[in-house]
Amino acid sequence: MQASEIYVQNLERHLARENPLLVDVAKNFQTIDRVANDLGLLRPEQSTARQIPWWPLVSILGLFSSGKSSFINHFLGQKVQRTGVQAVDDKFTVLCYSPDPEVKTLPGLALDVDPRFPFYQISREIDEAMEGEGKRINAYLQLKTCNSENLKGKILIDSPGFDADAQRSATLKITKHIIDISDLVLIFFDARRPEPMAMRDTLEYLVKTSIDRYDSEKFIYVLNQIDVTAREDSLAEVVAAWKSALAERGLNVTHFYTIFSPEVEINCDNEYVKKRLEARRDRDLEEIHRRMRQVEVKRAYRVLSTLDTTTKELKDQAIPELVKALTGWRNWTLRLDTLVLAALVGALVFAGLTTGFWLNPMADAIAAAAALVVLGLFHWIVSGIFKLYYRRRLARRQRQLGLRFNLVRAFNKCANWRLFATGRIRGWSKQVEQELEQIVNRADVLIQRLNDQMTNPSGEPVEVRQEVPREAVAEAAS
Ligand SMILES: Nc1nc2c(ncn2[C@@H]2O[C@H](COP(=O)(O)OP(=O)(O)OP(=O)(O)O)[C@@H](O)[C@H]2O)c(=O)[nH]1
Ligand SMILES: [Mg+2]
Repeated sequence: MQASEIYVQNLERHLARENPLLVDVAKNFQTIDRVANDLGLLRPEQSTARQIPWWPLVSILGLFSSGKSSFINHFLGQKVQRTGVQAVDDKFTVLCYSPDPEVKTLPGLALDVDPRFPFYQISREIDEAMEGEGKRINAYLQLKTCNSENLKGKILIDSPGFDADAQRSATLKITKHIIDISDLVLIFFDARRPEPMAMRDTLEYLVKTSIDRYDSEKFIYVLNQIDVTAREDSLAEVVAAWKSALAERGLNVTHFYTIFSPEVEINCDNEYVKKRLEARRDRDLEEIHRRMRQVEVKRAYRVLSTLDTTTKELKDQAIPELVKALTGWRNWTLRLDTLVLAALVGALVFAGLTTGFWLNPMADAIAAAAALVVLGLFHWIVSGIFKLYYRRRLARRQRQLGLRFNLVRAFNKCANWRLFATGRIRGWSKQVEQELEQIVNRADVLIQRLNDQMTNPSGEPVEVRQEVPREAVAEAAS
């Protein structure tokens, strides 16, 4: 069994538990991988399914002791992460769902070697940032599994607090990687320490990384622990202080979500202030949770849209380019071969007629052998020249079209004697073409089913099915 098949099987098992609809999608990616592998467009260990971030990722970053882990525990409904007044987390924790009721902790290496997770081979990146640190992957990352329903179909990342002096370049490298791959980034600030002094170098780094990004809408700024503002009723001032501190560093936060832990009792006698803060927290928490849930929907649409575009890239671009080059190579070589063959036959007939060597069987055999050698040599040279030409052309086309499939590799694999003799490309047939066509149609059906699932979470039969135009899906996925 090929590595890519094992990968998809593992993936299917995971998806069956978390998002059964996507199991179907994974199967379709498996077909694409098979077709592309047969043609040589992908190496055996490569897989299109592997290039897809299957799980939506929500990361929680921010100042140390700002309540990141407490927020996660509340979201999961379980005390999975340790919390405390001292800096508690010293590494990134990747949290994912498991039906096992017991919380399991695995070392960072588990993430580094498993391509299903978005930290596959992160140790190499860490090594790039700091030589030799890649080996210490377990000091930077850990994986925890938890059976919270809220974790199904997504991955959460809890991070160590940003403590300026203790920051290492490897941690920053991982932070950048996490920000890049996340669908939603919650950045936590702490209402207990509104003074700009608290925002030291690394928080500045965090701010810098979230400025001027094309995907800036995925950042949510959270001012946590606002219960501490109750006594002096100073929420407005605290928010203003943070806003101006951030603006000084060039980040204009138009909206802060203001929350505090629902486990915390507000220490204040003023019932009015208490109620107001609680109402604000409930509204903002609900909104943050809604955004976290929405991420899942977006990701499912994005995966489906990738299925659609990958199939089309294979079917409408990569394969036609390959077939064109292979046919061109075969036809031109065949034409020139035929020409030389005709010339050789003509020359032999002419020589036979004029010299009469036909009558000598020995001379016949020598002449035929010589003709074959000339023809073979000619074929070898011409075929080689055309191969060179088409390889270059395919490499250029691959760059121009920005294809993920390796056209030159496929050409090298397919341009052989078998194709030359039969004209048939191994791995490509009407039946395979139909299979790919079916995947494109299937993507539409899956999108429809996803719509039903999202608009009808109760699972009741849906009477009216609304057509969702492709453009809307592309937009949702972008
Ligand atoms: N008053 C108040 N305390 C909170 C709130 N949320 C968390 N805490 C407390 O703040 C302390 C730090 O909380 P954590 O959740 O450990 O904070 P963290 O950001 O994960 O901290 P590190 O992992 O060390 O960076 C703990 O003692 C929590 O009990 C809140 O909303 N209000
Ligand atoms: Mg923590």
